[in-house]
Amino acid sequence: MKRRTFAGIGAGVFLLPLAACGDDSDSGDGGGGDGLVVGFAQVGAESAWRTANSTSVQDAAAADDRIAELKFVDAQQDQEKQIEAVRNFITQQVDVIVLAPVVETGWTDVLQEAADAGIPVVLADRGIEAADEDLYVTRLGSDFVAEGRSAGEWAATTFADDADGTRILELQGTTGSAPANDRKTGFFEVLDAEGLNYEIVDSQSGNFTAEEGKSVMETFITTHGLDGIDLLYAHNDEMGLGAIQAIEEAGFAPGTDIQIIIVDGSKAGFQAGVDGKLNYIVECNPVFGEQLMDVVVQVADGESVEKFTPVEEGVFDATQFEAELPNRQF
Ligand code: GZL
Repeated sequence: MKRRTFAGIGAGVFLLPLAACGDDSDSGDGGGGDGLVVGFAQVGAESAWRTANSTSVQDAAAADDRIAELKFVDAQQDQEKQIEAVRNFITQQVDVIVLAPVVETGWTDVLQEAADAGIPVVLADRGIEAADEDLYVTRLGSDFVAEGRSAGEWAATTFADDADGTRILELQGTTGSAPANDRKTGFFEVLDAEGLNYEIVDSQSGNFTAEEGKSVMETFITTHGLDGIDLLYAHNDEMGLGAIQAIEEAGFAPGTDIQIIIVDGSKAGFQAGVDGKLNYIVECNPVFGEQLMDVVVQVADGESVEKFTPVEEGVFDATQFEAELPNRQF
């Protein structure tokens, strides 16, 4: 396996491959020739979105003759496991490291180690804090602030005439993660800009899982009751679906007694929408494996790439759920 040594990790704009070096290592189905060896430190398998994203990336790598091997690690939503995986990729002298950072902070040291080893890092899906921006070449993923704004625009329109004020519960994603931080920022930024009269009755993290989303919603119900709660904003489908179970078990009608917004757009999410149990879906697209392989090859070849490449995403209201359901890929 040939590995390119880079003049250094620039500000994510241009990399100059100095020479092919390193040892050949027959790395699986790419024939051991000139294909790239790529290390991918994935967040985990916490949601349908995540498993669809892993499948998309693994399938794209397997089908791409330019990729000799994808070394895949499921870090079980544990940053220490991700850091260990990146360190192992460095030891194994992979050509490119792909990281889906579970949270935004705590990456400086390990990304500096990758830079010192001359291995470029590509972020897939989530981002990291601006201070470390020079330590990765590019990010391919969603604009999470825009997703939050889309949710906020629907809420501001839906509750514009709510004279006594809109009472909101929020199920946040993983604490410290870019999607949780940014979906919150975008949502409330729009509510404020639109002058909506609202109250955040409670806001807690459900860590992007159905189990934790249901548990937190049960605590919301125990603490506040559901009477007078207008809206649940869930940062992903799994937490929204878990919350729907809790709402039904409390004897209330999700989607009617309480309006619900979810983010991702899974089959299960759209089915709940068709069943009238939620009201708005902001799509977050996990199926970007082929696009990611193109970016990886561009980076390995030292081509200039943009610092951020957003994936295509849409929004869907109740009039669109049934028609869109058959199109969902996860
Ligand atoms: C968003 C992604 C989030 C999804 C969740 O790009 O990082 O993580 O919205 C997943 O479903 O757990």
